[in-house]
Amino acid sequence: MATIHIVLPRKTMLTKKHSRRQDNQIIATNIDVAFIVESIDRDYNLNRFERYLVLINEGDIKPAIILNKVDLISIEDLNQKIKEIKERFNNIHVISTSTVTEQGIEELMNYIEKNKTYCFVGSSGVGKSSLINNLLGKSKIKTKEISDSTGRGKHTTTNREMYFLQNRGIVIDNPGTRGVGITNVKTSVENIFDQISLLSNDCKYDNCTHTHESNCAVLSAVKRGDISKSRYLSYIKLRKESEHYEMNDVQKRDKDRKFGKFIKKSMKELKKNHEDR
Ligand SMILES: Nc1nc2c(ncn2[C@@H]2O[C@H](COP(=O)(O)OP(=O)(O)OP(=O)(O)O)[C@@H](O)[C@H]2O)c(=O)[nH]1
Ligand SMILES: [Mg+2]
Ligand SMILES: [Zn+2]
Repeated sequence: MATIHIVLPRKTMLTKKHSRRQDNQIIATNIDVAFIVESIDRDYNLNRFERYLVLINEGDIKPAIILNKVDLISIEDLNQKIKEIKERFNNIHVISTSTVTEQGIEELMNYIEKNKTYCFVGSSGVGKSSLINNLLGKSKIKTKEISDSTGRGKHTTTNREMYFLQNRGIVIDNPGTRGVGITNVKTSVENIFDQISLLSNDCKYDNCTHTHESNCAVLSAVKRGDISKSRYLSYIKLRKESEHYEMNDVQKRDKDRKFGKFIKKSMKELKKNHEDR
């Protein structure tokens, strides 16, 4: 599997120039929400969402999902996809949009609160800059036509850029990631999901949950430090979110309690080891 490379700075520095003064005032802002943008046609891929979610979780940023280019599919297909997403990531907000018909743009605008910062991430060509243009109300950012040869958007955004919206929300456009989702078994194992699924071949039990079992290859790897504790925890957290909807209430309560204990214990250890990624 290819790996997603995105940088989500927890703090973004920007300088504001005072007209009458010489010095620049530095403003630091936190990124509050990351919009993971996928275009609904070719780009649509649940596993990719999951990978982004892991990274975003690690950054302590709230994720939301944007399905763009909904003008390209039927309403039935759209509803089916929204259903799939909600089933897999049941507590993540999903907004479907089209910058062509402007469907969902108002909903997106309303989701954005003043003085909060939102960054847009996703593959190249999914329409991140176009969406921001729509929010800005005029074409300010350069976007490109889909290239004929590859059928994919051209890589047009090259620098991270920040924009201030009229409702005083702050949005950040990111260059798109490329090649994400292309299966390449030979690629080095850098992704936590790939890493864990490879390791799990060596777990004693086929249905190992990698949380408490004896002879669990994943837990051993965490212990050895081959997988960092923080990445392991975000994997577990995310997996739990996707499993949650499948359980009944009693199962949920029971699992929540156990899970709460588990996280608490792990966090304690994590602090003790003073380890980072
Ligand atoms: N049909 C359709 N096309 C769209 C939509 N939004 C964007 N596009 C087109 O998709 C192409 C890529 O859009 P961009 O906004 O440049 O994509 P991006 O995500 O910013 O791409 P990078 O900057 O490379 O990361 C352009 O040709 C847009 O016109 C949409 O809602 N529907
Ligand atoms: Mg762009
Ligand atoms: Zn295991």
